[in-house]
Amino acid sequence: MITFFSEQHVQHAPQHEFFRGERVPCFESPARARYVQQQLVARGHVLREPDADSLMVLAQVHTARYLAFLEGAWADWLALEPGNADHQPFPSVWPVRSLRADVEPANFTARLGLYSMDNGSPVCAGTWAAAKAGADAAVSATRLLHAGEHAVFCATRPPGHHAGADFMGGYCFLNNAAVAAQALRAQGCRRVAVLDVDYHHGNGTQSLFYERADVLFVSLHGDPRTEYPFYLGHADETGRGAGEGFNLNLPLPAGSAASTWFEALDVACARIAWHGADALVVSLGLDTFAGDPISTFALQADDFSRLGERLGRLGMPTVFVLEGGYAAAELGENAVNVIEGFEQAG
Ligand code: SP5
Ligand code: ZN
Repeated sequence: MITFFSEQHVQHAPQHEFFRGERVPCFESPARARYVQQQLVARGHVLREPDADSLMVLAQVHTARYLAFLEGAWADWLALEPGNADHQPFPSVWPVRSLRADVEPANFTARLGLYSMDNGSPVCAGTWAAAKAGADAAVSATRLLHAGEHAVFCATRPPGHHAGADFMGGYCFLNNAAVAAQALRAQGCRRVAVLDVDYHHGNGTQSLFYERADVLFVSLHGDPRTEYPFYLGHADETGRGAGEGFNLNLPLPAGSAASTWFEALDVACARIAWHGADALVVSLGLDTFAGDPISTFALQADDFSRLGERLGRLGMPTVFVLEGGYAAAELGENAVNVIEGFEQAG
């Protein structure tokens, strides 16, 4: 399968995230993409550099002030104090209920909090460059679909599905899956479906399309009562206004067996087939793997082939976008199993 991959991903390499009040190494690391790249090459897949500029589509997905903040964040951080080059900024204050989010403060850390849903999405010098290359890959993939390619894989990081119109979160900065869906609509697809199989609910993608009937969002994920992102992803979230009925959440209890997960996948696929979409975007998180260090589902390597086969049987033009998956050494095998399972079904 043609795959978009950019070396720019290595520029996003923050040092730490927080866990139980302590700084720990980032789970979302450059090694992840390296393992995926190696496995793609070893198994004969073609890697291409992204060749589209996503700026126009990004402006339809994210707010202008969020994009401006993200692009300039590192320069603003350094402007505070040159010594900041060796330090990671972290938000420390957020505009929760009763506080104002409409006025952008001048203070850097206050702006970082305004544009963040958590303190778990560290920004570093190359975050914008890496994230932008991922969005460019998403748009590049949709162009190939428009030109008749059946399926394309974006082997990109950082991931995107927790990022909303005006916030980062959950290691995500630009919502690549939403960028792909929006680009497909602009290219003439009347209906698009987004299937999110990451362990964590894709709160950013859901919120971006919640009031729209043209983009169906379907997600399988750990129940937000106990799992990140906690504040979205419940079964009663079905869409609003024109989007009513075009959002389907299938939360599963933490620790669910693979058989339970595949039953939910069948429900998801049935809903997608009924939508009658012209194209499918898959938010391909691989943190459903039994060996994932931060998740509790139980899929094994060959289950990822089965996932690919099930999606291939939908028979839809498909863009795969890499999301989470933190068992880095197994990430390549699991990702390429999905890709090849899909190809074998087609
Ligand atoms: C894209 C994606 O998969 N983002 C996930 C973000 C999860 N952020 C919260 C991480 C919490 C880590 N908890 C570790 C529990 C170990 N038992
Ligand atoms: Zn995840």
